[in-house]
Amino acid sequence: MANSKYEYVRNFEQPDVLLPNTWIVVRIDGRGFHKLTAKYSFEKPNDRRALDLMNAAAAGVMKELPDLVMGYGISDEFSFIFHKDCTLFERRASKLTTTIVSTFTSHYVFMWPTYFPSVLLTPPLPSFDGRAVLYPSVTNLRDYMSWRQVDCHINNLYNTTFWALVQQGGLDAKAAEKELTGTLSSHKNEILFSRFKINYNNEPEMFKKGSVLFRDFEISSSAETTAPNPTSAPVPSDSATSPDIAPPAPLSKTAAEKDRKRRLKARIAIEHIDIIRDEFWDQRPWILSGKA
Ligand code: DGT
Ligand code: MG
Ligand code: MG
Ligand code: MG
Ligand code: MG
Repeated sequence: MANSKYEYVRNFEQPDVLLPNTWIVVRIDGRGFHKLTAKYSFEKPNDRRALDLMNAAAAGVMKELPDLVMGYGISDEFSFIFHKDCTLFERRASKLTTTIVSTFTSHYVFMWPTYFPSVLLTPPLPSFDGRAVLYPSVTNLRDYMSWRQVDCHINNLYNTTFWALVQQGGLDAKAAEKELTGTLSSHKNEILFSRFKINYNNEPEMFKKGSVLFRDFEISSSAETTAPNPTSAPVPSDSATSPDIAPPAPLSKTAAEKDRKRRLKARIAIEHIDIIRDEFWDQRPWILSGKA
């Protein structure tokens, strides 16, 4: 293309390349969902259709972006993890974030009629914001995921108790809020059980734990013996004894392409399980190793 005198304006574009060798988390969040959930009369505090729709949209994102190793969703938000070795879009923050946000939003709107067949979607349509955050170690990354899952638990216990007091206990919102001010988890569990015969432990796992998405390579709990790639590196550790700072040996072009195809073909698992303890990660070493 011929240079024009206008070409110089390109210099106004600022680079936003993310630091190499760091885990990238893109978190998206529904814009004004307080209003949107009221407009469409989502069930309170959890609407299964809405959460299934969020998960379906997130699975669509994971399918289209094989570089993603995991997703985690609660309420109107989803966190997507790119492996620290990811080089997609030269690691440009805005390109990664906006691609995820728009892909997710497209799927959300496209799949709406599947999950809300009798509810016509009208403007203002659902939209999402997004941000990219870097985590330099596996510990930091797992602490991030734990933070979101703890948030899910705290909010869900509060909301479940709040709405029981309102819907079944006949309290108005103000009274319910007052009743719950300063209460510990144990107290909320007690309110649920003694007044409403609700055992919080028996609430749906999706509501209590959120939704964890990952590529399912059908590795059982005996991960070591059935791993598809027995030469795969162990899960990176950032402990003092084994600093995880050496760059990985680059895959050959054909190996990288094979890897990508494998990832593209893999089923996206959607589970509602604990990601705070080691078990989840120990049983699925390919998620953080990046070797699948
Ligand atoms: P934002 O994110 O600053 O644009 O504003 P919001 O209104 O999206 O606020 P946020 O993201 O902090 O809170 C999420 C809202 O969505 C909150 O009002 C609860 C609502 N919400 C999420 N999931 C459900 C659901 O399953 N059922 C109902 N009824 N509401 C839900
Ligand atoms: Mg927000
Ligand atoms: Mg929101
Ligand atoms: Mg939110
Ligand atoms: Mg273009």
